[in-house]
Amino acid sequence: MMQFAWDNYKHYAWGSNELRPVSKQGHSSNLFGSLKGATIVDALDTLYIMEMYDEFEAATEWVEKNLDFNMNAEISVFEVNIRFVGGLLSAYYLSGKEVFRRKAIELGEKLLPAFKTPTGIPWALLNLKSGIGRNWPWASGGSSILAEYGTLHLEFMHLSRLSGKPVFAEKVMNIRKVLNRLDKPQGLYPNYLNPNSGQWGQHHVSVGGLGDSFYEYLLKAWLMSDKRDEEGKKLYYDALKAIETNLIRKSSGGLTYIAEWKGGLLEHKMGHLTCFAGGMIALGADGAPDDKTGHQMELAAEIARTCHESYARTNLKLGPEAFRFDGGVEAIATRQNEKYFILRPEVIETYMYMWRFTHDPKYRQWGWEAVQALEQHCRVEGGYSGVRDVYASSPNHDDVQQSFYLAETLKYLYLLFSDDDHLSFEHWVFNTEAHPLPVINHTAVNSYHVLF
Ligand code: DMJ
Repeated sequence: MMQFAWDNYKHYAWGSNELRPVSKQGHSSNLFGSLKGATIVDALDTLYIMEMYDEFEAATEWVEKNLDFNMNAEISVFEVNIRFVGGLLSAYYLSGKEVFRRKAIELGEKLLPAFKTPTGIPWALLNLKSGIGRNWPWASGGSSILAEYGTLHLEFMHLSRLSGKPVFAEKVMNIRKVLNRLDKPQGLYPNYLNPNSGQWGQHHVSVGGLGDSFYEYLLKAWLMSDKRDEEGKKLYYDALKAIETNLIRKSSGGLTYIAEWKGGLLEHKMGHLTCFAGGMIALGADGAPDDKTGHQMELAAEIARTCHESYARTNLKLGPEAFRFDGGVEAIATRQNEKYFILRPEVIETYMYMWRFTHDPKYRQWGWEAVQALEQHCRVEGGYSGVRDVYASSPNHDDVQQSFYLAETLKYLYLLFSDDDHLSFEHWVFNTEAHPLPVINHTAVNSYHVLF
């Protein structure tokens, strides 16, 4: 599958951010501005892990010769961090090639002006040339987004380690400081925070879009620090407790789901994005304070089951973007604009974590069902495409092969069917785009251990 996705990208869209597999041409979204080669950088480590070394060499050569950040381009700080910085860092740690270290640091430095706000909470969007930042015009009262400013930590800690410059670590540690000073409604973190006033925007809380990877990075910051970042640990388990109390519910049909919270009222909807939480909760279950009964692992398994149901209850056996638990339905999308599937990884990601922790064969079986559905409905002549309605009797393709399909979906599938010591959790932590970063142990950290 990786060979097919890659070969088609290379053939029809080489150097573009993504591939349009039906019309067989390049594609770019505004997330990357005029940056180029998102699929190449996102796929580097997957190629390496799958031992596709010729392809990895071609990708490396492209990075050496063409990956350029000196442009008048407005980019999403979050997307560029998780895909480009994360991708380059992983490629460096896996291959040892200096070019990736150099480019990661160069790009990290380009992102620093985003933090020039009164609070140090970064802007969502940044012009790489002028260093001028702003927020998404649609975000509540000019706010920055929790899942965006809260998903820089892992990469920035590694940038400090690799560059010898503490500035990266200082920027992300300051984000925690700002958050620590704020009151949290019911212990929850609203998705919107104003970078000028340092006050919350609308009280919307989500473990899916706009919130998701903030929680993931609290846990992984602790794990990546070789369990020395006690603050990260406490923030994660406290946040999870508040989520359990306020957001997690069981449907009358017995399916556990994570709802969204809007000013104290629940919306009984769960996003495909939220399905990553099964894997996250499983990953954290072992270190959980006061969890003698193994309750967190059970919760993770229930979320995995719910997300599997969201796939099983469709015609194409692929999951919708969001599914609901109200109006007489369970784990089914009811709105037309929530019925699409864009090759997202979260459900397979959770199967992979659950497989590693339980070795229950059902997770491989569920992963295999997803492979078959992808082959049957998403594979087209020129690559893999998302579909517009998973309840339709035949697929209507959206003509985009997302870069995260190669970075995450295919990598997690590969790891689901690999041995546990292939990128073991003991030594590696995956960033939110599935780019593995090494755990920083005490001896390796040297003088930077103070940053953790
Ligand atoms: C990816 O870019 C990352 O997984 C991110 O955390 C959420 N969205 C996409 C995949 O769905």
